[in-house]
Amino acid sequence: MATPTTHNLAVDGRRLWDAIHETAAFGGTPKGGVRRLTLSDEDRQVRNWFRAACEALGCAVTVDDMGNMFARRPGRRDDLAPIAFGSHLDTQPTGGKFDGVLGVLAGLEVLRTLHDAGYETNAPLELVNWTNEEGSRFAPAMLASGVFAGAIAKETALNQTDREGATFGAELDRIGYRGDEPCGERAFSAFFELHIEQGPILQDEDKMVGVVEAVQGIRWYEITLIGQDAHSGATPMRLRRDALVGASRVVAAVDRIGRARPDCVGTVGLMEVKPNSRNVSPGEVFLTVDFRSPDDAKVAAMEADLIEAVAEITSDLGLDGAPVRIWDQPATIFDAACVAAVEAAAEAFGQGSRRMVSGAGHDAAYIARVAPTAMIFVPCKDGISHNEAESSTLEQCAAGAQVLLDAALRYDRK
Ligand code: HGY
Ligand code: MN
Ligand code: MN
Ligand code: MN
Repeated sequence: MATPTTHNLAVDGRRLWDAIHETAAFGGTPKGGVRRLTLSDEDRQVRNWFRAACEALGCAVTVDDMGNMFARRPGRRDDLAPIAFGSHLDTQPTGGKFDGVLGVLAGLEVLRTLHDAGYETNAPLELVNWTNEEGSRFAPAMLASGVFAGAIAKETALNQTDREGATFGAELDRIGYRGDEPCGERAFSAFFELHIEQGPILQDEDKMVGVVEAVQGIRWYEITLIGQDAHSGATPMRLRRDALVGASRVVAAVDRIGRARPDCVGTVGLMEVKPNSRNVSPGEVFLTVDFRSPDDAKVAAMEADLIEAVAEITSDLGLDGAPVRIWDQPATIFDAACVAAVEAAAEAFGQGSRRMVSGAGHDAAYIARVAPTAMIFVPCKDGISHNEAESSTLEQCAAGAQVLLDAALRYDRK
């Protein structure tokens, strides 16, 4: 039986719901989704909104040189490393209103609830917005939390370019969010991330809270297949070196490899065909591969299968090209004491919970390298995410914020 909460604080679900819908306007799409790519003008708008909302509570907001934002609420023992919580405000190109945003705005709701009650914590609190969690515009994902955790070199990150050739550092300057503080020079006593599950398990089992104890491993690859541009009418099939035919076989191979072992997934999400003309057999295709599994050995086995499959395809079709691995985030196991605080808070909340592994990647997976960390999931409708139809409910968002509040306060008393 969970220890009941020792505070009588309750978050304001309606205020959280209104904040989610107010910020969804920054990059809102006609279909009800959000397009707020990292370091875009829309990202600048939501960052400015977030800074003002935190400063209105008396929080000091600082920005590091990767654009990560930290809103600090003092505690009785300001000498202690803060208990931190947060997530990300950037979205996929056709993202939803909740992925990442819920974790940041629920953290804001926690600060608002404590502020209204004049509740003083023992340790300071810090609410975090991590830059470029999605990795859609600048690869890889979780770029700035990866630099913070020492897993990605800052110069490498700052020099990453998007598909239009803009660099991360230049875009950070353009929106005015390259701070002075060197990224990674800040310590946390713990970090909690609330996030929608982005899968169907909690809804299927009619449980309100996911107690996340691990995040599956991820590897990303880029493949550029080179053949020869050729006339679609005058070039006999036997003389072609068609990079798109090759790419289509790679897509089928990635799907086969993703299905070949249990608890694995494989995805080709991005493809660019050159010259992309109706009557040219394409001579060049760029594509990406995303492999994931809770078992790192299976991710490595999928990589070996991919290398072999691409070699066969290029040899058969007379193409050049091979997979280049651009990202490797091993599976992450969260801190037992943080997971226990989440589980106790979920049980005290009393609407069902279950331990689970995250299918999606999260900033928490990197922060777990430098601080005790755990995650909280709440359901999203039919598990749909990275989709403009992504949705959740006021009740589910409020539940997540309440469990986040309680887990942080339990950890504060630890
Ligand atoms: O890729 C991911 O899992 C995260 O949503 N960026
Ligand atoms: Mn996310
Ligand atoms: Mn996402
Ligand atoms: Mn995430």
